[in-house]
Amino acid sequence: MLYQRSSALFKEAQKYIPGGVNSPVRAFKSVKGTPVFMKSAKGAYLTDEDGRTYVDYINSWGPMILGHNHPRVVEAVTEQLKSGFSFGTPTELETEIARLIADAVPNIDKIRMVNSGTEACMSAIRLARGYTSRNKIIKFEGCYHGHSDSFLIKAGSGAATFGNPNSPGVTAGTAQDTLLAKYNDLDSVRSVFEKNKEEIAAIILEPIAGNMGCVPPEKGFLEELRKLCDENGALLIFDEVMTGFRAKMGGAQEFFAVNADIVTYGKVIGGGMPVGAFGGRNEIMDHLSPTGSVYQAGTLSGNPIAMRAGFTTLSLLKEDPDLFNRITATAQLLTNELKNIFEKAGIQVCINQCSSMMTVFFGIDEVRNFDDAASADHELFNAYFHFLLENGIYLPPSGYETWFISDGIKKEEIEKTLEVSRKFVLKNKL
Ligand code: HOZ
Repeated sequence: MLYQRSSALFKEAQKYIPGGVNSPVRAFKSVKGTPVFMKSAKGAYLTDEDGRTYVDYINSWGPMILGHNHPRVVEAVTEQLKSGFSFGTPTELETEIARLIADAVPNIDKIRMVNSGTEACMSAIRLARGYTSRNKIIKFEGCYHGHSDSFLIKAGSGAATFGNPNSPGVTAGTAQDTLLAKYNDLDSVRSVFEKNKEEIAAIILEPIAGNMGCVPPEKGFLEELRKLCDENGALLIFDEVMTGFRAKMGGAQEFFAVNADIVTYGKVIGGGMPVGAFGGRNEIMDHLSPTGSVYQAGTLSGNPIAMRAGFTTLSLLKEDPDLFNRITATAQLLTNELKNIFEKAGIQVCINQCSSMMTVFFGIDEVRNFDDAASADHELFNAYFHFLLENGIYLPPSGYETWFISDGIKKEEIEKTLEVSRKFVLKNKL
């Protein structure tokens, strides 16, 4: 049996952890399988508890841009451990990483560290509400901004995968302040502004959506959102949990040349450690406590180990600006070659790719929003997922997620992925 130890571990985990996992997508429910328990990782590869290795296209859902266990990050974290790993006091390191981010990213003068992307987005909308003295926010169907109450309304990622885009437990009072629009549909945004004049504090979105699978913004979409926010006195929040320090050093703002008012970050800036952050111009960020009155706090925020891992990862990215082109080229190559394989076999497919993010949607020609993503052939994706897994390739276990390319993935790993995909097509005589 291929996954003997993983199966046993999952059985045991289910006794003590709801669903056996600490984050629902990991349970493999969407792909109707048993999760593979990982033991270690290096470069482009994951190794499971049964000793099998996989080319990793999740990369911890984005952050392992350099590949797993980069020696300089390992060395820096090991060194930091010797000096202590949680003080609950300010450290010089926090200023160093804040300076690095402020220097690299447009429109960020100040940045506040938190512990996850959920915390970052939850705090960003509180700040936007405090700054504008308005209550409502606009979010897009299929975008996922973590699991705080305001965002579990038509949410993507696991919420969409498991058919609970509106979670029980979110009160009607909270839900009524979250207004929905359709991704890549400006009329839907205009209509929300029209009906809620001077009530909207902010639009929040993933500038490259990654939680309904990868869905890039169409030309002019982000630019027009910027204009609509300016015309209506609302802030534009870019949730760059996935795109920050992945699309470009300056994130989606630099990639698309569109300015945001608040930017949120997650896992990437911790180099894989539990970190999130949100930043913006002084006039906005100074509304935060203790300078201003919008409250936000956390004992583990700015934790020295997490900051050391993040600072070293971001420094390595800064030293090697060509890395963003390399990983984008890898994603393009994989996209083009996979398209060839599927199209030659007569399989209808749409592969969305933007920077180093991509998703294969079967059974559909175009995916521009959540409805399109939902109409893709998820059964065929599941079959593809399992075939690749059995052959040493680890994709996200849901057709509503994004594949992330790391710099560890080279020609050899791409060739293996293509070869296994060809076998999949042949085996299923598609
Ligand atoms: N929300 C993450 C993907 N979009 C999944 C996180 C996890 O399961 O670790």
